[in-house]
Amino acid sequence: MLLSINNSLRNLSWKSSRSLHYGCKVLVVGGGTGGCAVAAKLSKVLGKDEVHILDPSERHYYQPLFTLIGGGVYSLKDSYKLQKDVLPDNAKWIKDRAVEFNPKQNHVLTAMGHKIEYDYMLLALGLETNYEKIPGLLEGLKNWNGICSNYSEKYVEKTFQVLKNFEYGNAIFTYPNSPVKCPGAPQKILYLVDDYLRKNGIRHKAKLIYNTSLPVIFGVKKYADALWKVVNGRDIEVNLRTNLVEVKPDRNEAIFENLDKPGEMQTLTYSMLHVTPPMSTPSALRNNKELSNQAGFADVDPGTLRHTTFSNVFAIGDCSSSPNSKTAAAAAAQSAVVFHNLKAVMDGKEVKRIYDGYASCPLVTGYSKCILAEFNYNLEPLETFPISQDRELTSMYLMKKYLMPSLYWNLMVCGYWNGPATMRKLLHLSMK
Ligand code: FAD
Ligand code: UQ1
Repeated sequence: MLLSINNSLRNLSWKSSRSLHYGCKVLVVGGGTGGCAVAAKLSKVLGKDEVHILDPSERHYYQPLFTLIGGGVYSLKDSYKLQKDVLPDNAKWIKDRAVEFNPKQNHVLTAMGHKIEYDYMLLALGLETNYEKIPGLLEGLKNWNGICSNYSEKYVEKTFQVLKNFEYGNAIFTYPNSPVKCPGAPQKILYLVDDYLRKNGIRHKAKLIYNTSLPVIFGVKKYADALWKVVNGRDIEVNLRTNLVEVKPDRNEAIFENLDKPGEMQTLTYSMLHVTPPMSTPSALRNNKELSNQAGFADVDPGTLRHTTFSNVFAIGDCSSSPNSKTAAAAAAQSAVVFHNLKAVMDGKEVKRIYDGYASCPLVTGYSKCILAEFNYNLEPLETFPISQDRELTSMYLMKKYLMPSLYWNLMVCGYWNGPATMRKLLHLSMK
């Protein structure tokens, strides 16, 4: 009885002029992949409305589908559900955006002027795309043919339009000079385009170029070796340390800087330009120096995912400083760690769960081929299946195309998918 009165008081919202005042046990900021998964787990054990989720988005996108939308395999409507149908029933959704964090006072201010007080907070704001940082890019995406980007729901469907209209010339694919979500995705679309042009008999009329700011094609040697074989076998030019700095869409020109020789520029003309834009954490987090590190990421312990200064704060997913590859698969593995450690803090127990940096990236290399990269913090392969996964396999493509979306909507956002660690142990045990 007393407990339920307490709960009601805690969640009481009152009006002072137009702004509301909320209070909750756990505030989850960002109801995307990671936030939703942990909110689902927590709200099951904490009960009705003890978890508040702050997120302004009407739609919840399954972003990994964007690669296949760009390739014309799915359409945009296949990639999202309404946020109200995805977030857990037991949690309270505040449809608003965090604009100011005050971790010392345990509260957050929102764009609409509301104040949310919390006992514990999970930062799950993801990464935002900064198309405006490249002069000419936004104008090109909005108004000109030939320029596309799988990284936004606004432009992802344009990719396949550009591809269908391609006749001849340079098809250029970029990787920016910033952290990105799914570091494999900038080159997945390159391979789909290659395959599409071959299937349509016009590959010989195209020059495919992958210009990446990185010094490597992929961060894990085993898969990098496999990808070099793919690009060399398919006549794809790869330029490392080459960063897109400007687009002149009226002249079909893209300007690149050699990052090893700053100031050295090269202008390339294109018939197709697929841009992966620079990315950053959202400004409310990035500009808060109590919560974020120099690079703007929520400053957490890479093992426990608990904030290094504020013991009642955790982070998950793309906005976290944990130095893993930013993928939904990583967020899945992190979700169990965050849940158990947060629960331990609430119960006054020791924080024990440790995240090993697991991330995976299904490197789609064609319309029926995929190399499933899986690895840990040390960039060592951590493969689920008891075969060497550095091969282009149809089974992995089918998993990406059919199994993953269903796993995401039916298990992950409901709090029932913690990544494939258990599956990996069972499969490897059964092979011994
Ligand atoms: P998100 O899911 O992006 O959620 C962030 C949430 O925070 C959003 O709902 C947003 O509205 C909210 N938010 C932002 N700012 C605020 C604010 N100020 N206040 C409140 N809420 C806020 N991963 C894979 O595992 N496999 C793949 O094959 C794969 N392919 C990908 C392909 C593409 C083209 C892209 C774009 C991504 C891909 N990913 C893939 C990556 C994956 O989608 C992300 O890593 C994952 O969604 C990260 O989850 P998150 O919770 O950190 O962020
Ligand atoms: C995964 O767990 C996951 O999160 C839901 C993805 O995002 C869509 C993935 O792409 C992959 C590959 C995994 C890992 C899952 C298995 C079964 C290997």
